Amino acid sequence: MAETVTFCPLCVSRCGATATVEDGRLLALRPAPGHPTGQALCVKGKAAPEIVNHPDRLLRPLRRTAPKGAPDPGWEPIGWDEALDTIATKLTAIAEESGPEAVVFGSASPSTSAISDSIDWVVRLKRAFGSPNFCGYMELCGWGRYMASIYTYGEPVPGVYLPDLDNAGCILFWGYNPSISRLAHATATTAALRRGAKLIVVDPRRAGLASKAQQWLRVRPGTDGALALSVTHVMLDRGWYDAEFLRDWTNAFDVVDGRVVLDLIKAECARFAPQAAAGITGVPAEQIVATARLLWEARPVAFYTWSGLEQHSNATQTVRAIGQLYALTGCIDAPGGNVLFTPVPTNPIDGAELLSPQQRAKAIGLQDRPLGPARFEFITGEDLYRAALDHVPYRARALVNFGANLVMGHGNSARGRDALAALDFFAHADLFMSPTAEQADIVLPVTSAFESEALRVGFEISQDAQSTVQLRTPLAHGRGQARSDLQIVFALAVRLGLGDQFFGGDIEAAWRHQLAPSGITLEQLREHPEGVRLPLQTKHRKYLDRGFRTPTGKVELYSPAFAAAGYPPIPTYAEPSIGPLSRPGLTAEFPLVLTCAKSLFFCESQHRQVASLRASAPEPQVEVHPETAAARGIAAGDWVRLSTPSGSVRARAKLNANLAPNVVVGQHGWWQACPELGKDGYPPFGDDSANLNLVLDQGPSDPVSGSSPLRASLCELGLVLTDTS
Ligand SMILES: Nc1nc2c(c(=O)[nH]1)N[C@H]1C(S)=C(S)[C@@H](COP(=O)(O)OP(=O)(O)OC[C@H]3O[C@@H](n4cnc5c(=O)[nH]c(N)nc54)[C@H](O)[C@@H]3O)O[C@H]1N2
Ligand SMILES: Nc1nc2c(c(=O)[nH]1)N[C@H]1C(S)=C(S)[C@@H](COP(=O)(O)OP(=O)(O)OC[C@H]3O[C@@H](n4cnc5c(=O)[nH]c(N)nc54)[C@H](O)[C@@H]3O)O[C@H]1N2
Ligand code: SF4
Ligand SMILES: [Mo]
Repeated sequence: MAETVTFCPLCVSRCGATATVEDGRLLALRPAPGHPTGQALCVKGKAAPEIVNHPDRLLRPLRRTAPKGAPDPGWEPIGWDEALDTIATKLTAIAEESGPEAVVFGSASPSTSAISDSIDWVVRLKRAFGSPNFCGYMELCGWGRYMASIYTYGEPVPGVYLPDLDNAGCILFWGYNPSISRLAHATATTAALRRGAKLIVVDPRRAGLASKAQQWLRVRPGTDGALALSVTHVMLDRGWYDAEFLRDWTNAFDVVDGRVVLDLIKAECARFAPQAAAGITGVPAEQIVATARLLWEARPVAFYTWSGLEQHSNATQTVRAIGQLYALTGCIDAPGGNVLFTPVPTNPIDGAELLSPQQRAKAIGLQDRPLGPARFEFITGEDLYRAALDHVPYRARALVNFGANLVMGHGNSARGRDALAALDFFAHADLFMSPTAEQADIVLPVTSAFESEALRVGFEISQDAQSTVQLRTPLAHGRGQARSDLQIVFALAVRLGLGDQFFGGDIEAAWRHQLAPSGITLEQLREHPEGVRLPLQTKHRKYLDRGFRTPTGKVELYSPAFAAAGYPPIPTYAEPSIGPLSRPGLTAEFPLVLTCAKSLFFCESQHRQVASLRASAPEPQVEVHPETAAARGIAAGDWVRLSTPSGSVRARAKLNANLAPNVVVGQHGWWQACPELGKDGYPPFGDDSANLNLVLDQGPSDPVSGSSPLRASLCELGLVLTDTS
């Protein structure tokens, strides 16, 4: 038996871990307290050996022999050479006939899978191939944190300018529950609270750290923008803002069409004074004032926003409103605010230089939403489906997909299935079969993270973490013929004639190139499996020297880019596209507001097959207020039918008295069986389904980003009289 320090890459937390291994088998993972993200491990990390050894793992490349739509794809095992040659031949032919843009690349989110090991190289492959189209949930998972905030700050805040939790006076988590979704962040927050930092949580549920917060704001799903404008109103009204920062480093005092921007902002925010905002958001007026006061008095403020603010039809404006609110604190890039932890210097590898501007301009969705994800080469789920099914703006003919369970992850699951079936060619790499992989022509078996080697540069959440480089060594022998995503990317690149851009297919040569500017060598990393830490320092207030990275060099509260594209240039609020106020005609039949949240026990649509995890959460659940449940004859644990205007799915009721009575919270991602526990799967489509995204639509979406309204829609719950479990 041997022990080695490693890290768990199963989710965004990337927790440092100590692995016990014996004879090429991974026996256990436990925390590695010396590692900057190693304070704790969650149940999923502890289940790593079960994931590695699961009987359902894909072990050989497979080729479909039955037509799409047939009940059984007729999978036939083939060799790697045949699989990779077939893929390369198909992609080359399609690129020649229709241009490389007809081939869409995709991957699972790096926040929910070990694709974070290789995603930059997948993106490089896509660019070297010449396609501007990457389908990877940007509109559902990263838009608000990253791209949308660029229009305010010039750089992603809070996605890249992360909260300096060690020094913050006040921490603001808005639609973010790290206790479940990013353990290392939760641990650091708990430490901050212990030393006296204040906490504000905005969430329809009193989840995770909300119970320790000075202010928990129980917002109606999708109305966060109104809340942000209201808090901003109070801060401006009471003078609780950094006037100097506003004057020197934002465009608040620019004059547009004869009016000072700040006056425009004040007028817009005044529409959401606390009494009015309370009516919209459900947050009491006094609490809005108290929150504004706390933000001002407990500075410096550090904040993070995530899924609760993505997946909305008004996501972009909400994030802009919060960016504006944050600008008032003057804490950006200040100690204890949101800062850029200095990264380890490396050579960029994502191949931005490999894609021509002409190809970039062909990104699907760019014409409809010129400032949206397509501008950054990301296409939305609906964009992919439309291009595949309706050939708009042109036909998407092929998909090369590393993991992404698109059918489960996007709304309109049935449309997703049909879109994938309409492709001429679909290659999918995964550890397990999925409703998405079922539609592929070729399925490639991928090693689990614990069987593959990977280079991690920076663990993000603190300067220490971001200064750490670690080479994760394989902890278990690979199963079957599975290969790592990296091996697949490099081998495919060579077969596509792109070997020159991929170091002749040599992964180590690629890593050496990547690491060169850091001075760290692979030999050093192999000798130090716990990682190598550089003595980097955070630089604060870099804007004093070089301005902000916006076109005007200032924080753009007024966005000239938005104005030019015909969007409201100062942050504003619109009701969610499917809600009680925007669609009053629906409320008689669907009186409840529906949102969702992640589960501690699973990542997104994965892990239901893992017995130790499934045992703790055996069935899909929907949280509902006890009075709302009682009015429908529903008791705790009952099977209920959750109906939306698009259909219905089932789930088990969990009573939660902390919810607003008209709000229910579902879970997405339920399809998998767990034979070991005798648990059947749930069909991804049809009457017996438990797939929330089967009955959620991708529209009407956010006009700037195309983000789908998965987190604010309308539904009704009804008791299922017979137990269908
Ligand atoms: N209603 C609703 N829908 C949502 C969400 C929601 O909260 N509510 N969340 C959205 C968000 S934030 C996201 S990011 C998406 C997530 O959607 P996805 O990114 O598709 O994530 P998962 O559903 O976890 O599926 C990941 C797939 O990748 C495979 N996989 C895991 N590890 C690896 C690996 O190392 N390599 C390869 N090649 N494959 C791997 C898994 O087996 C699985 O098939 O879903 C979105 N959809
Ligand atoms: N255990 C686990 N960890 C994960 C994942 C997982 O599936 N499981 N997924 C990974 C991925 S891909 C992502 S994107 C991250 C996401 O990480 P988080 O953003 O923390 O994930 P969620 O729990 O979906 O959403 C956060 C909170 O938003 C609240 N919320 C819902 N609707 C609204 C709303 O309209 N407004 C506000 N203010 N709040 C709302 C929910 O109640 C929830 O508590 O987690 C990553 N880590
Ligand atoms: S939170 Fe859990 S799944 Fe995520 S990296 Fe840490 S141990 Fe792994
Ligand atoms: Mo995500």
